[in-house]
Amino acid sequence: MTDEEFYKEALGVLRDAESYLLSLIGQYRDSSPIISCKSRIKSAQSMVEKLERQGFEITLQSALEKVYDAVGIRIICGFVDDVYHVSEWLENCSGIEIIHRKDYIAYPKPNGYRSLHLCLRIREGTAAGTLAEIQIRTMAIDFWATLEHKLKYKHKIPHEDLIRRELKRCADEIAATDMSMQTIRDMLADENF
Ligand code: 0O2
Repeated sequence: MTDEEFYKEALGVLRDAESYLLSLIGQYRDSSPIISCKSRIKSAQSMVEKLERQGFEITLQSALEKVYDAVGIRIICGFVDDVYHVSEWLENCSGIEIIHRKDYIAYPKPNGYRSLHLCLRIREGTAAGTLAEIQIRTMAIDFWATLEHKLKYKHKIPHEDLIRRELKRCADEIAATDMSMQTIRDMLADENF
């Protein structure tokens, strides 16, 4: 099924929501810049799989009302503190209403996944009422998550236990490195140091 067949006339609104959020994020001005920002409309196939996995009806209505990431934005920052600064800024934007904030950096998933997720509803403009998800993470964790995500689409994984253990070890090492990089940056910024 194509995205047009699944989302029908809602596809235009989802695209408006994506543009609205990208332009909102474009207004973020801080001394710690956002390194990159990616966005996507979830493919029809991935949406159907998610609805099935979560036990929802396979309908457009469920896709728009039960799942937050039909519109997904990913913000990549250099340092962990920047992730929290961007999140705080977004949480104070009047054009969006934050419905859930999931902090997988403070509370990582068992596989080692670390990211900050904001599930939200747009309040204004042509996409008002649309749900979306913004993920904010460091560049180092993004590198890890991109590789780890491939496991989800592989049915037969050779040496699966070993691979999952190694990925967990890498996630923990990356988190420790992110912390050290943050500390070094703070020390460099401290004029008394
Ligand atoms: P796609 O489009 O292929 O990326 P949420 O409710 O969204 O805050 P939760 O409960 O983890 O968080 O939801 P879900 O639906 O499991 O995950 C939402 C998205 O977060 C996923 O999208 C991933 O992009 C990312 N994500 C969550 N957990 C992991 C993880 O353990 N590893 C990686 N690599 N990414 C993760 P999808 O559904 O995979 O779709």
